[in-house]
Amino acid sequence: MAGNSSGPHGRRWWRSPAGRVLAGVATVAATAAVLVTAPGANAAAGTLGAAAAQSGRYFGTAIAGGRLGNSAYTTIAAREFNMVTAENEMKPDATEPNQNQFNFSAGDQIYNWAISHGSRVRGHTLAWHGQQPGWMQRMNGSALRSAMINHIQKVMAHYQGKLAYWDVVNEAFNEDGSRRSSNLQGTGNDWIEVAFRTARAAAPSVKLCYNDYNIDNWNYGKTQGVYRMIQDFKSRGVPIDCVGLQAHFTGGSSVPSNFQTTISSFAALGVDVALTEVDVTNSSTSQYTALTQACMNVARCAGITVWGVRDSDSWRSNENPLLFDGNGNKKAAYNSVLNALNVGGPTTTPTTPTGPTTSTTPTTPTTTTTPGGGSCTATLSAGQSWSDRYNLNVSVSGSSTWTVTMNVPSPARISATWNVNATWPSSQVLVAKPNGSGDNWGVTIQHNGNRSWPSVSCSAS
Ligand code: 9MR
Repeated sequence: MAGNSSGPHGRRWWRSPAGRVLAGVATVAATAAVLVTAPGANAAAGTLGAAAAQSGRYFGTAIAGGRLGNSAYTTIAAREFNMVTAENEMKPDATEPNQNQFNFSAGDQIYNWAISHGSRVRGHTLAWHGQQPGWMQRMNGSALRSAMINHIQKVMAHYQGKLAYWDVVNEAFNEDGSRRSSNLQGTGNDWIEVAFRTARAAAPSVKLCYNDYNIDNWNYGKTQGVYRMIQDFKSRGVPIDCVGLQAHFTGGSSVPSNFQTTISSFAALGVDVALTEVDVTNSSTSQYTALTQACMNVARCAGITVWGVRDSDSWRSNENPLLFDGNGNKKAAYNSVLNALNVGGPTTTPTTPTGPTTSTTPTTPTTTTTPGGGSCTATLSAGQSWSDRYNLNVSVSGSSTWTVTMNVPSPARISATWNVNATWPSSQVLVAKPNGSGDNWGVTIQHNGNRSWPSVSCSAS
């Protein structure tokens, strides 16, 4: 859909009520935001991801699987971003093309690319009226309700322990704050909470988000409708961890002056907030600055994702809305965003980004001699670290047919691996075998407050 000038579902945004309302009230808060410099903020970082990481945030992009063969594209994406959303490849039409027959090849390709470049991954999306496979579009009532539950369970099981966030439900509201009519809505008004409860039961540790567009202006009906739903979910214990503001400031919309109020109001409900699909008509530097500052100023604003790498990759490429031009050059808006990220803001988590604790002795590498005579040794070393997680590098010597078992102390959990064939008996246990990439591989561990190193054992066969 690159180059298309209509809304996500064919709606022409500048003719929508939202477009008119936003155009009427939009003023960019470039000078209004009050910036708080993080104590001990690092020297200016040179990439978006590194700059965001200084305050515990991430900076992400949508990745299109079809472009992963383009080295100009992947060079920028690998360098600049530390969160990835599959632009289309984890949506229901991609993952369940026939009922109960799942296909994760395109989603896995993006996931594997992301983690092999030190990035985390947002899952997008599980329950949505859009991009449903044909069989689901034709379904309704209790059959559709069951199919939705099955879809959530199976897709989340596949990505168990691997993703940082899931957009569980996408775009379920009308512009006036009422529920959008759809086949899913037709299964009963409780479909959204059923989706979230199903998601929590399927994968207890991934963050579960509601995601929507045109919920940027605090005074707008749709914003209020979503706010009331999250407030209600929180009051009744329906599991929800985050809200994604898509923040498509294209198609006639622009950053409203009360954008930070919207972010902080959602955050005050006890959910993380993220800007999940950012693009801005002609990459207005003042608007990119304003939206970045608004996120930086709210502690629970966890990160920003732009909806593509270069203008030519955008679903609205005719509006040149991204941070890199079609030749891969940084645009002025890139520098605006980088500067705003480097100024800092309240950190999103109280932990210090020091990585695995140094007071705990690293696990002694284990050598196991098997009856067959082979032996192997797995050695751990610290890799990059962030406020909430750290990487460990694993080097295996000895037998080339090794199996390494890693146990992570609870409540830490393994969130990603690279260069290895991994299975996940649980979030705390990883069983790794060679995948043809050699004997050096790695894991990302979400420490959840416990920074003790994992234990490893190696067996040869
Ligand atoms: O960018 C996506 C585009 O490639 C697809 O054709 C389109 C089809 O629905 O979806 C686009 O991504 C949408 C996202 O999944 C949800 N919010 C609106 C995005 C732009 O339409």
